[in-house]
Amino acid sequence: MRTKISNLLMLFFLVFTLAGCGGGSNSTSSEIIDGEQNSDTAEPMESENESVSNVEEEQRTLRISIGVNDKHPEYEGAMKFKELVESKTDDFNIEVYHSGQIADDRSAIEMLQFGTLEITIPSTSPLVNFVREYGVFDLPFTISSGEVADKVLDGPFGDKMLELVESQNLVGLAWWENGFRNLTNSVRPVEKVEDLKGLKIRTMENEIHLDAWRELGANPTPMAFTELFAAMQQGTVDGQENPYPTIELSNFYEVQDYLSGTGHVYTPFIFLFSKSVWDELTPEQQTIISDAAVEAGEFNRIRNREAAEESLEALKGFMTFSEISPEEHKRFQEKILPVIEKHKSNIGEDIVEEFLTELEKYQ
Ligand code: KDG
Repeated sequence: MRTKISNLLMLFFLVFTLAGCGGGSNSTSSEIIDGEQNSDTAEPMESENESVSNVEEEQRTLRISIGVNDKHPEYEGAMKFKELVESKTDDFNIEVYHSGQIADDRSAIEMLQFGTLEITIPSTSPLVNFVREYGVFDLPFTISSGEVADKVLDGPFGDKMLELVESQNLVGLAWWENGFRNLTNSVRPVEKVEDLKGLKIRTMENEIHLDAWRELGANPTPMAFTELFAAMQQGTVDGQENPYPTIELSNFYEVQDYLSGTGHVYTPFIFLFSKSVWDELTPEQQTIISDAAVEAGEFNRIRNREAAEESLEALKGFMTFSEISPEEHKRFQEKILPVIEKHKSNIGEDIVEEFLTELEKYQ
């Protein structure tokens, strides 16, 4: 049995040895030693911290605001953008704020105009309140597929539309995808136009959407996305319309029973940058950011289309799904023709003509 004396001797021996190796508390210092830094080379540590803090000091934080949550393909795209930019330069620290933490779409656009927020990626529909030509994307039943959307948005028409936002102190950098919108509600299955009668439907803050649902017999109300779930939960509205990924990944099936495959309009997301912040960046920095916005946009579109299929299958398990027949789709289209005619002049006859001509090339 080891005696106290021997223990004491042992203890004394141990302390002495450790001290000999350059200080007990430096147990981590073993790392320092292992690492390139040991006590007599403390300098690098300090300068390393200095260099790290210098980088952080010089780094500019770019905040991205989106309305959907961190399960959505738009959030995945935003994280891809962060990864791409931060892999190419130390100049920026990208922070992603989902679920409207900073602001809803419309307020976020206004913050970009004042330079109090750097980036937002909203649906194009709220942007119509700032650039009326964007109403072309709200004309129902125009774009027939994601592939056609790509051709139109990645072509000269898409470039022209991106340039148009500069008049509003915004920089349009890329097209991402929200997708084809479908109706949900908590009152009854909707399989034909007449089933819409009197349904209180939430729409985005957009006159064309309001007029279209009114023309179809529903009772639409405009509302920010951030208020939508609570409004459905409290019965303030009976229903809403969004792409399948948003419906599933925002858990709308918890407060909605019926899903109809209306596919009534394709909504792009637009990657917007604050012009006042943009003008402070170097051309090299601008190139890194715009290239990353385009590349992350391509990633987002692919992910969004995969998610649209996965989400529809999942939603069929939670909700009563109604397919809309081609004949009924035709009736929907005919019913809202007056709305398209009415808004052609608001949007601008020329740009509407250009858009429809561009579509005809591909569908
Ligand atoms: O992040 C985008 C959302 O804020 C919003 O655009 C989603 O489509 C949408 C809606 O219905 O408001």
